[in-house]
Amino acid sequence: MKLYSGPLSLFSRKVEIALREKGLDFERIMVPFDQTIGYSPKHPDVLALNPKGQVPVLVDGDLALYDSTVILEYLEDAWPEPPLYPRSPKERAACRLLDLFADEIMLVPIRSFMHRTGPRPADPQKWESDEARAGQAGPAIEQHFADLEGKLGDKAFFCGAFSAADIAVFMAVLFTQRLGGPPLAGDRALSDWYGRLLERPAFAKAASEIVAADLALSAPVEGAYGGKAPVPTAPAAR
Ligand SMILES: N[C@@H](CCC(=O)N[C@@H](CS)C(=O)NCC(=O)O)C(=O)O
Repeated sequence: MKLYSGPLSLFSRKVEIALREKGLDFERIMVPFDQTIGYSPKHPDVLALNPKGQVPVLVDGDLALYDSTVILEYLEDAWPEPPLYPRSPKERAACRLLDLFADEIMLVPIRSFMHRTGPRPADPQKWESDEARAGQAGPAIEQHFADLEGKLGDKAFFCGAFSAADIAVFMAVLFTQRLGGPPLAGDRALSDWYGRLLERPAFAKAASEIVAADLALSAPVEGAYGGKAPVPTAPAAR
């Protein structure tokens, strides 16, 4: 299989983690990314395979898929073991909803921190207004953390056993930390869960490659990861 991925693409890293958790071999093609021009010019294969022109794109023989959640569901159908989703329909649906919650609901306030990794605007007022928006996003993230803390309770993983929901929520939490968003400090269960996932090789690799990619590509963010990188830095991925 071939995966078109991006060094700082939350959604591509979701897929990388899923592939590695399932023990599947894949060739990774890192598309170029730059904090000033983003993904342009876009990789021609990505443009040809995804009408949205976005990564991740997974190619398995004659099948080309885009959208991280669709890709995860394909991986589960094609390689059911080890599972990434619960078996019972209700638990499975709840797990899918949590994946959607992380990807679509948590991403909204997370986007308000993203200017921090880009070049400083020449106009200081632009930076101040971006920071004011980030300040407003903080309480929304804290509320999401508190809700997740409640959902997790004393479980080791969100859906009982390890699942796609853990991958998606992990990426949302990691991105808030790398972008200097609210810390996990007050949310004990969530913080322990996050630490446990970081011990899994697939998660540690994604996290350390993101740290390396930020060092190579991004402006330093004040307060990122509460001042210390989550795992030793891997070489920047190509
Ligand atoms: N819903 C999609 C979102 C994919 C997405 O937003 N990809 C970003 C990188 S994280 C991208 O390629 N952005 C470039 C663009 O939108 O032009 C998924 O889950 O894969």
